[in-house]
Order: sequence, then C-alpha cells, then structure tokens
Amino acid sequence: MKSTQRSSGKPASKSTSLLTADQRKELLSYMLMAREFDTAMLRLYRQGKAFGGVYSQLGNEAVSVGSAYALDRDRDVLFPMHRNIGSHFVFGQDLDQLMVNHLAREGSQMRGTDGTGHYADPARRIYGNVSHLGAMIPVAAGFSLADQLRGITTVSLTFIGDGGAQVGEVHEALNFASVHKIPLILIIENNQYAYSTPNSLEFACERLSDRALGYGMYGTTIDGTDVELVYATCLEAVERARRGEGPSLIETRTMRMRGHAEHDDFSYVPKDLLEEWATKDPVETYITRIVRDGVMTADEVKALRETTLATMIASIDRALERAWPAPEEGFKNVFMSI
Ligand SMILES: Cc1ncc(C[n+]2csc(CCOP(=O)(O)OP(=O)(O)O)c2C)c(N)n1
Ligand SMILES: [Mg+2]
Repeated sequence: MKSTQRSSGKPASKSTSLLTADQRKELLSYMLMAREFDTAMLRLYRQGKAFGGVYSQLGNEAVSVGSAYALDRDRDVLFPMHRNIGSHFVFGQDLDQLMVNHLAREGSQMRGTDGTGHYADPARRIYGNVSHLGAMIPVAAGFSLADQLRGITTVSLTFIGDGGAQVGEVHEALNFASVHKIPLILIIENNQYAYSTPNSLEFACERLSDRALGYGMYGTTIDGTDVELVYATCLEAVERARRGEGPSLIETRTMRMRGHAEHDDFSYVPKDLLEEWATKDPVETYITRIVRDGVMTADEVKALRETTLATMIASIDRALERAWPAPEEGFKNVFMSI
C-alpha cells in the first residue's frame, strides 16, 4: 500500500532551515509559557490554590508546542489531553482564561467545578479533553469526517499516552480513520509510564508506531524532546492529510518528569532514569541550539524568560483577585441535582 510506511526507528534528520528566526523565537516563547504555567501550577497546588489534578507536562513541552505549530489554526482543530497546555498557547488560548479555569475562580469555563482541563474553546478551534482514555480519538476523527463529507479538509490533531494507547477505542478510531482517509494526526506521547505502570508492562512491541502498518497508515517514532523535529514530522503529516492520504500515527518519546499528578510522589521511578532524561530537557536544549545558531543571544533569552514569568505572575494575581463561583453553579449541567 502506497501510503503505508514503516518507521526506521531513527529520528529523521531535519533541517532547521524549515523555520525562520522569528518562528524559532515563537516556538521558544510558547515552550517557555508552557514551562512557566506548569511550574506555577506545581506551586499553586501546594498552596491549596489549584484544583483538580495537576498533571505536569515538564519535559513534554516540545511535543505539545511543535505539533500544534504545524497546524493552521484557522482551518484545523486541536483536541488536547491532560499534558498539552503548550498546544493551547499555540492555538491562541487566553492565559487569564486558563488561569481562572485551573484556579477554579469566577469566569472559569467549568464554573469552578473542575480545574484539570476538561474545557473546550470552539471559537479557538480547541475541543476536548475527554477524560476517558481513548474516547477522544473517535471524536477527533468524527470532526474531520464531518468536514470531509462537506468537502472541507480539516486536520484534527489529538494525543494519547503510552498507557491510553492500549485502550480498544484507539484501535477502532485508527482503523476507521485509515479506511476513510480521514485527515487525523494521533500523537502517542510515550513518556515511559502510565501512572506507576512502566512501558514493559503496557505493550510488547518495539515501537508503538509500528502498529500503523497494521492499519495501512503512516507511522513513525521520534524524539519528543526536539521541538523542531516534532514540528517537521507533524508538518509532513499535515501535508499528507491535505493531499487526501489519510491519518498519521506519531509516537514521541519523552519522559514524565513528575508523578502522574502532583499527589503522586513517583518514588517508583528509578532516579537514574530521571537524571538521564533531565539532560535532554526540551526547553534547555532548544535554548542552547538557538543561541548557538545566533537566533537569540543569551541575554535576549534571559529577558524573554523574565517577561514570561512576569506575565504568569500578573495573570495569577488577577485570577486570585476574582471571587469564587457561586455555590449553585455546581448544580448546573448535571443530570440531576438534589
Ligand atoms: C479508560 C480510562 N481508564 C483509566 C483512566 C484513569 N487514568 C487517567 S490518566 C491514566 C494514566 C494514563 O497514562 P498514559 O496514557 O501513559 O498518559 P500520561 O498520564 O502518562 O501522560 C489513567 C489510568 C481513564 N481516565 N480512562
Ligand atoms: Mg504515559
């Protein structure tokens, strides 16, 4: 089958010339936003100010940012999961809105009932997150199918973890998408663990993207710490989808650098594994690269970091000045209230 390609397992070498200097700065700024948002949430959770689970995306910023950046945000759609805050920023999500959602203050899109990220923003073409692992993929495929039936090509980008990838609906959605040549991109974020379960107890194949062969679709496994590689790989997937060649399955390899959520001390993760991955921090390695390439000076990066942090602190202050949602809000949009 022509569109079926098997991953070599080696990251493809991509020229950084794909991106202009301004685009590379933009990628860094989105990753820094994601990093500072994440770091702030870790503190706010400990202060009892962030609600719901706090699912860190530390070490995963390149996947969220690089993939969403490959989409056309006026045409395509994003279905983020619990570790994809970076993709929200790329799609123009308002920081203050995200902040009040996570701090459960008045104005929250879930009216304060959930801080975790089960919000959508259709005006910005952001849908999800469906909490039931695997269940969002058929929804994303269905979105693109609906447009396909109207003669419009809308690429859907969605994500699943290494654990979630073992759920039956993932198989059903990919098979269906491939048969109907739906413009869907599924990223399997292989961050080595699903809660406390390591890869070795989740699946027995070498690469999760090898499953693409069985669906008759394109699949590849790449280093998920390299934002430009993620971007280039997703851009190719977008182009294939626009040519009517159907879905792509991209496995990104990263490491979950925190617990499943902040209540989890992740003592079951070997320390040397975390130390090894810490040397591949996606934000730090990208900074080294763009400074080396003369895109930004170290001082400019420092200034960008300071501005990003100040932006985050100002947004937190504005959110914390807001009142709590009215208690009766909690009884809206439920099947039955007592
Ligand atoms: C069908 C289903 N089973 C279990 C859960 C509970 N749950 C939420 S996240 C999670 C672990 C997911 O691990 P993984 O898919 O690897 O994603 P990660 O959290 O590592 O990014 C589990 C078991 C769920 N939400 N849905
Ligand atoms: Mg995982």
